[in-house]
Amino acid sequence: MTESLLNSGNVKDLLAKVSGLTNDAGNPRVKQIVHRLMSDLFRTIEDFDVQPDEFWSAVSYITALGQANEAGLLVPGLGIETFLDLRMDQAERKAGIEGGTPRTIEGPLYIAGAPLSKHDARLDDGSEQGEVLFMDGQVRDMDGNPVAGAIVDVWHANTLGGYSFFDPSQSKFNLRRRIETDEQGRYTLRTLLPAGYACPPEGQTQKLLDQLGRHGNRPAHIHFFVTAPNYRKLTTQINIDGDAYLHDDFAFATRDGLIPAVRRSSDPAAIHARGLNAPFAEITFDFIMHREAATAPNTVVTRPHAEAA
Ligand code: MBD
Ligand code: FE
Repeated sequence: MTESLLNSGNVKDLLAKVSGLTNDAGNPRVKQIVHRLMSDLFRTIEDFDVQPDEFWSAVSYITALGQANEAGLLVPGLGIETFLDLRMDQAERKAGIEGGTPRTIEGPLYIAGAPLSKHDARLDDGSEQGEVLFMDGQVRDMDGNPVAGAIVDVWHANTLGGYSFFDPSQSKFNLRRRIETDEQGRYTLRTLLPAGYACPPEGQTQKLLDQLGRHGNRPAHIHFFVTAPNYRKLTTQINIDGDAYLHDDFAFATRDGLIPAVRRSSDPAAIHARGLNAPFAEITFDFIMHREAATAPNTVVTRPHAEAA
C-alpha cells in the first residue's frame, strides 16, 4: 500500500494555498468551501487511483456540459436539487412550518414573464392536437382562508415533451401563463395534457446517465410557482397519474400529495358543453401556502432565468 500523499505536508500546504487560506483577502466562506471541495477531489483521485486520461475526460465533460447549457439538467439528475428541497423542508420544520402543499424542484426550463391574466387562462396556442385538460383549484393558507390575488405561474411541456423557448418550433410563451386568483382564491385553466420529458439522447447529461445505467425520463408533469404578498413562495409540480415513470423520475421530483386524480370525461353532453368534440381530462388541485416567517430561510431562489425575447 503506497502511503497517502494527501497526508503529506506538501499536499496540505498546496491545498491551503490553492484555497487562499494563506492570505487575508477574498471571501472566507468561499475559501473554506473550496478547500473542502478540493480536498475531497484530491482524495477521490488518490483513493480511486484516477489516471490522467480519466481526469482529462472529466474536464472535457464539464466543458461540453456547460457549452450545451446542460448544467441545470444534470443537477436534478444527480439528485442535488431534491437534496436542496429536503434541506429546505428540514429548515422549515425547525421553524415550525409543516404541512401545506409539498414543494418540489423547479428544474431548468422556467421562463420569466409569461402573459398574466385574471382567474383563467388558456395555455396552449391551438397549434397542437391532444387531450384537452381543464384544471381548477383554490389557493388557501394554512387556516383555510382563500388567498385572493395570488399569482399561479404555470409552465409545462407540449405533447412531445418539449418546452417553448427551449424548443424553437413552439410559439412564444406557449404553455406558460401567470394566473391571478379571484376573490375566492380560485384559478381555472385550459391546456393540453403534456407528455413526459426525456433528456436529449445525444446530450451530456444522458451521456453520464448511460454510464450510471440510468434513463433520463421524467413522468408527465406541470410546474407551478405560487406567490402572494406575505406568503412563502411555493415551487412545486403535479404529476399526471398513470405515467409509466410516475415513481421512476430521473429528476427525483415526485412526492406524495402531488399526484392528483385525473378525471376523464367522455360523456357527449359534457364534451359538447365544453365546446369540444373529443373526450377531455380534468384535474382539481388546491395550493396551500404558508405565511412568511422570519425564522425560516427565504423560499425565493435566486437563479438565472431566461426571458423570452
Ligand atoms: C424538466 O421538464 C424538468 O422539469 C426537470 C426537473 C428536468 C428536466 C426537464
Ligand atoms: Fe419540467
